[in-house]
Amino acid sequence: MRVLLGAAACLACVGLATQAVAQLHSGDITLSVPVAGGPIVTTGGEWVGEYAGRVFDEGIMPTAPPFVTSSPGFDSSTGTFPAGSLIRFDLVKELLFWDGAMLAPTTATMTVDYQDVRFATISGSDTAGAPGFIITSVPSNGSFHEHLDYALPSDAAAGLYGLVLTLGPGSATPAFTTSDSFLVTFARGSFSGYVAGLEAMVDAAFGAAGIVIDVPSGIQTQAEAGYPAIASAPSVTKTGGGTLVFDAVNSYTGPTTIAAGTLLITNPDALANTTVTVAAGGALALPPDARVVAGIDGLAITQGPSGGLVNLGTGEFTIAAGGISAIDLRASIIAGRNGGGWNGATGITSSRAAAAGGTRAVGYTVAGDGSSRVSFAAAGDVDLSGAVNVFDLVSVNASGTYGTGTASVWNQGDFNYDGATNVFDLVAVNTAGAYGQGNYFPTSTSLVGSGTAVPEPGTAILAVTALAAAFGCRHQRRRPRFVHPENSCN
Ligand SMILES: [Ca+2]
Ligand SMILES: [Ca+2]
Repeated sequence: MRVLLGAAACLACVGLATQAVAQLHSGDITLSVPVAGGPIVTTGGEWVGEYAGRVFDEGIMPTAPPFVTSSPGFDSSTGTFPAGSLIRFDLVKELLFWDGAMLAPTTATMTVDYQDVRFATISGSDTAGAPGFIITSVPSNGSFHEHLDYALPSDAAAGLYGLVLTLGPGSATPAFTTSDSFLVTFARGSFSGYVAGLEAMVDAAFGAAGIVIDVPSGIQTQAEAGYPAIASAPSVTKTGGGTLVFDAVNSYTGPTTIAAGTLLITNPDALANTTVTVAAGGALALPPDARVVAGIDGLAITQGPSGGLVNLGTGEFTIAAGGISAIDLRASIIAGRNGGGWNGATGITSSRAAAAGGTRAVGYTVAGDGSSRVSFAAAGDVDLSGAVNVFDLVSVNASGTYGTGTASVWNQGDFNYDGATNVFDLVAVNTAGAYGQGNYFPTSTSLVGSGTAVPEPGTAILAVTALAAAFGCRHQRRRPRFVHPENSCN
């Protein structure tokens, strides 16, 4: 009965987890014993590279309760096992869960059963796993082809669930031994980050334990926390409400998660090869008083009223191609901007901008290859060079957005994030007072806010006059009937 339920429901779940659905027809988990007396070997699934044949993402839960599926099953050629031998499974890790953004604890318990007569359960807190049971005996042809039913409770959150199992003999036999562990995942409902979730789950299932660095309070450098430099790690997780300072070159490539507290980056290459997830309540920060330009492989900020926070201080993150979308980057900055105070509780902001009384901001650019820069900035600094000058004006003018209402972003002159380039952006440039003043980035350590340039009134007027002239000429060329002789651009 449950088999039919699962199969029928899968017709309706196309599109919810399309990548998993696409693999439905790749079939069951294939079992063999290539070396007589050796371990059962699993093959199949579409996972390639390390752990190939040990990752099966064919499990798809129905769109509505009961959340039960009998896929994937187990199958083997005839003669694989001695007739009458017993096959059992065991669960060797806790129930894994990907919530769409990160591997997260789950309160759900998965039930595994065989024909409603034998049951095992596994929860998110069973870190040592849980015993399974003897499934059944091998029939006379030596082929073991059986399906277990996998069930989640009706209130199970949407996401990807993962079981880590082994399959082995249910009683002593010289014919075969227990398999390596393998991962079976079950997609429940609609969620994002499928591929990242599967990769994280594979790391959690098979990889060495990730590094967890806890700083409960106060501030510690990574050396003080026991990690002078991190060359390799399947994952790095910062926990605790305190601040951890990454001040060394770290070359690990596993993902970084800031689950709580602050991770402060003072070395440009501290995060160069990792994708950082900033969870709700966590913060990724650059110094407020010394400019650090740090490379980062990818950035994911948990959204929400009390989501994750990135504080650029006076620094910049350069994010590799594909590491964040232009839409997410801009939305995160707007959340951090919080109407202009640069004091948002979530998103990307700058404590230095917040302390600068409306004269500083966060700017960003997205290159043609999809890589991006996001930096502490002054309005007008199109290219985030640290100076607002004629080259910036030329870029804004070339964008052709001024006064047209055309959708616009920072490097086209939208410095106040209202999506257009117009007189309000000129006001922002004037307020920043950085035009023609040389480098406004801090060149040495100074206190937050103390280095803010205060424009000379005459300078400010000059700046806005120059801007208005540059932009106004373009505007007027498009509408020649409004050109007054004294304002001619020629
Ligand atoms: Ca510039
Ligand atoms: Ca604007």
